[in-house]
Amino acid sequence: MDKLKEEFARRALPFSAQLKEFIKTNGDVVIGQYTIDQVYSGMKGMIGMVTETSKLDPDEGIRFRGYSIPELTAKLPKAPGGAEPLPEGIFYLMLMNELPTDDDVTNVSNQWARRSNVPKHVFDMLDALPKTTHPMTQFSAAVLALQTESVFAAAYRKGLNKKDYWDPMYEDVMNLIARLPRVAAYIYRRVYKNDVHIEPDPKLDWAANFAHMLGYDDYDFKRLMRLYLTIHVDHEGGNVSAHATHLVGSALSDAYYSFSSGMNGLAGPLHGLANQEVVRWILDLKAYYNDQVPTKEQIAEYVKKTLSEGKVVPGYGHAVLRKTDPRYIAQREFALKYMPDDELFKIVQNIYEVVPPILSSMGKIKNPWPNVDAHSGVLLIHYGMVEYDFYTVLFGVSRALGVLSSLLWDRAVASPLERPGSVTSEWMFEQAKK
Ligand code: CMX
Repeated sequence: MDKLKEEFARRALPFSAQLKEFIKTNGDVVIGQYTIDQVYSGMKGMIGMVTETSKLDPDEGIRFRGYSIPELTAKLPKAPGGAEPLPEGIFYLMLMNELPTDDDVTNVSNQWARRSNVPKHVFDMLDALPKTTHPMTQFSAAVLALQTESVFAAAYRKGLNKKDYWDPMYEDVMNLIARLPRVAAYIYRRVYKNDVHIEPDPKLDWAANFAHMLGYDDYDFKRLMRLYLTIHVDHEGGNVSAHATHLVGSALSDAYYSFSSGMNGLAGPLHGLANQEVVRWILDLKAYYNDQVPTKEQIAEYVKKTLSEGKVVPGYGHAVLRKTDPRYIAQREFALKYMPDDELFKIVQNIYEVVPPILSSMGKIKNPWPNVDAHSGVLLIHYGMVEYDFYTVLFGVSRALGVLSSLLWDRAVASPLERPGSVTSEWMFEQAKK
């Protein structure tokens, strides 16, 4: 058994027993009540699931196993000479509930490099799709095509004891994460770089190798990828990509089926696709003012035009957060450090000043502040990655680390089939009368 797997089993299996006992003793303790409004508004604020890897505070933002993004930036291992955390470290933290050492992170890196081989039929399947197929469709389809490799599905077919589910799930989770950068880079180079592909460099860390396969060997882009792939990993369990992965996994669908479902959710414009929509919106804004840098007054006018057309301002608002997203701030700090004079960054800063008061004045929006997607595109454009339809794939590669470590925990603690009750509106009308 590899060291990481051993360490995981040492933590997860006793916790599973502890949890079983906890539920047996405390199962009838009431933890909340909910309203008709909550049922009709997407179950927001209703506690209905347990996710161990991260927790979102509306005012403070995300904490991974108790640590905020600034704390993790300081505490997680870095590449030599780098200031940005390595995504391997946050994966280890989410999996083990413990900060990793440099050796732990190297071990994860080596495991992923060793497991990263992608079978030829996945590339053949991608090659059969029109190049105009949206990169997220290609990404999700490629993950499904990889399902032929599922260790869990094969073991289940042979006959698998419930208490051993976690073991082949560990293999699937590690193999899938290891393969994603190769798949994503293939899609990028296929669609945008004339099918000229770049072989992986197993000596590089996971994020740097991904940057390399995408065709970006500038060290600052590697820094950006390490930060990007760290901050997008997880946002507790109820967001669409995490919830979809968890829900599908609850039917004992393997990691490939589950993660592909999560990616179909991430591809929605109210969720991860917002990162491409932000850039499209900013470029349209510029084009509207004859490709000049728009003034704050012009930005305000364009925001009002967007709203008057019944559209959302992409990158602003959030279902849970009620302050500026700390992931936005982490990217802003990166920009201030490495690209303070970038023209698009300046526009993003002006948008940050202009948009919140206008959204607040609508009187209905619960959070007028920017989310993670409001900033990521301009950083990528700065280093030459201008193909914004691809951006959500980058988000997806990162999101795999959170939702798949959660899925592994689901199998380790014998998380059951998810099957919430549903009612008709007629039933609701009756309840309201009572
Ligand atoms: N621009 C315009 N209107 C907005 C808005 C925005 N950015 N954000 C919310 N609103 C509107 C809603 O559409 C809703 O209008 P109606 O009552 O007419 O339907 C009203 O304000 C209340 O919405 P809310 O309760 O504040 O927000 P929700 O929890 O319903 O939705 C979210 C959250 C993120 C979908 C929404 O803020 C939005 O559409 N933002 C723009 C898209 C975006 O950036 N998504 C990325 C989120 C982060 C991620 O998952 O990656």
